[in-house]
Amino acid sequence: MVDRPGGDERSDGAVKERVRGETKEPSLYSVVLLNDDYTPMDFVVEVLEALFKKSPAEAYRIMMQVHREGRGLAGVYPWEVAETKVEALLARARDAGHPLQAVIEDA
Ligand code: TYC
Repeated sequence: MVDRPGGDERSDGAVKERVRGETKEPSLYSVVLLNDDYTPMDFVVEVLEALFKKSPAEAYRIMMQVHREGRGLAGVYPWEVAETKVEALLARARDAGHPLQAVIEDA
């Protein structure tokens, strides 16, 4: 049996009826990187590769978008994942002495 999110079929073959609206997909949140004048470009690229699993080319593209436009999307995740990634980013930035910031927004 394929286990789909929100599926109502059970492995014993019984069917549990679902009241409409009772179950929901997890809400998604955007992690948005913010520009500053001091964080080195290479550091931002490294963070995008290491924490947000971007390819080197995509990481460079996002970094340059943030540099030019002030903000850019690092990724879209369920709340707890987004929060963990931002905490990891802020810890790395602080440890390295850079002011890099990120915010979480409704996706
Ligand atoms: N503006 C920074 C610089 O010129 C680079 C930078 C890019 C900083 C993206 C933060 O989220 C950022 N060194």
